[in-house]
Amino acid sequence: MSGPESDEDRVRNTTEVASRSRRSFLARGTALVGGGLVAARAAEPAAAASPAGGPPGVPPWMTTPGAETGAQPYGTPSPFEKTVVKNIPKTLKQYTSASVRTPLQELDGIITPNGLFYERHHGGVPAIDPAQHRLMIHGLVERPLVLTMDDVRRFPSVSQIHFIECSGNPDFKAIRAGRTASDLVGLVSCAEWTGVRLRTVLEEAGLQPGAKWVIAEGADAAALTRSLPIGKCLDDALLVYSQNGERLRPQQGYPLRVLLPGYEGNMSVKWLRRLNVTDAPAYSREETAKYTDLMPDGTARQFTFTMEAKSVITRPSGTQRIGPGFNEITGIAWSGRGTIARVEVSVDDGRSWQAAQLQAPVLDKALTRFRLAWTWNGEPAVIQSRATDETGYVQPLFSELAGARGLNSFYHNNAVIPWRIAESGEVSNGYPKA
Ligand SMILES: Nc1nc2c(c(=O)[nH]1)N[C@H]1C(S)=C(S)[C@@H](COP(=O)(O)O)O[C@H]1N2
Ligand SMILES: [Mo]
Repeated sequence: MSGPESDEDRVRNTTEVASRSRRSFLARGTALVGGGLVAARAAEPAAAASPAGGPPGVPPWMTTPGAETGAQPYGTPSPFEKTVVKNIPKTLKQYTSASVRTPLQELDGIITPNGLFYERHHGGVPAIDPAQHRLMIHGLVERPLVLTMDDVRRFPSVSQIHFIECSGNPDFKAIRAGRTASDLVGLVSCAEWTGVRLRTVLEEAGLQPGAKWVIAEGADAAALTRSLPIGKCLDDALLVYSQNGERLRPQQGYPLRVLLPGYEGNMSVKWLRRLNVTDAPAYSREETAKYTDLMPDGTARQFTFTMEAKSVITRPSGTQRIGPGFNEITGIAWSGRGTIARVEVSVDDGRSWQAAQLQAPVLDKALTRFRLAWTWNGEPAVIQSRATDETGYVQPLFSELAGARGLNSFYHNNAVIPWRIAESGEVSNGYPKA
């Protein structure tokens, strides 16, 4: 046959080439039977698994019109997703150290939905009427100010994507107890924040010479107070009123919070009511009794602001179950010092490491999604990830971290998190049981 190929031929040829070159992601791969390798069997998911209404049949929800448009003035997830909720401990101590975690292992991408953002409160969640709320700026300033929320929203605005992470995520002792990725590191979330640069507001008030610290106070029953170094305040600190496009959730500090990108979450004071510009830190409870790190020699590190580079594999992760064959390994990485430069994944208990693919966008002080294609051969394995940030800092193994910091510390544990995969495919916390 001569002449140009018909369109039909071209389609057929392309399809043939594609099916020859593409390996099957759904095949269960090679099964080990009696020690011998059995050839891969192609999966037959469609026909066998299709319920009565599945294609090519017609499901009940196609035979009658669906729910009315606008029936839900504020949308909620599908009722079939009702297990995807915040991770709330059974013994939650309200008003002392209450925290609930983001279900990291259930989420994709880098943005935490507002309803699943982690919560950490020292005195409950205040119900603040924005019309009654005021922000006072005083101390070492030329023009003390008391701003309404309308005033705050008149300043030039910016939107930026950043993570917030509690510095006790997890504390040094909790690493062996956690079962899921959320149990271990669910006190980190990431959102697109909108607000005004703290610098813009401080310049409106006019800083006096000698201004070195800004003491931020929350309008909650804890009156949570933190000293913010002036350098950070004039750099990338924000006063935010929106989270992923809508106003802050009450749990995140409605109507106004500070956001110090990359610094320990405790400094991002919620329900912000006061900024007192001073020449010295306040040495508040959160800077003395709490949020310091006891070192092996008995001294304590204080003002340990930056959250160092960290990563965790969220799938497969603790309490999930995988089957042999193709499995995508995916997770999140982040650094308080800037962007993530590299994430390496080991699937052989740390003997070798390979570069994971970073999903764009890779943003400054934001979660970064990573992925690695993996074929599990069905043998027990330990998988883990290790992040390197733009400064060259490499996420340590727990043994390395403990070597440098001892075991008395509570905060700032950014160690590598291993997941153990049993022969059954069950995934569990890979830290040795101690
Ligand atoms: N006013 C006030 N701000 C606060 C807190 C608080 O209890 N009160 N908790 C802090 C702590 S310890 C953390 S980790 C973050 C948690 O922010 P999130 O609840 O929005 O995740 O807020 C910080 N800001
Ligand atoms: Mo925190």
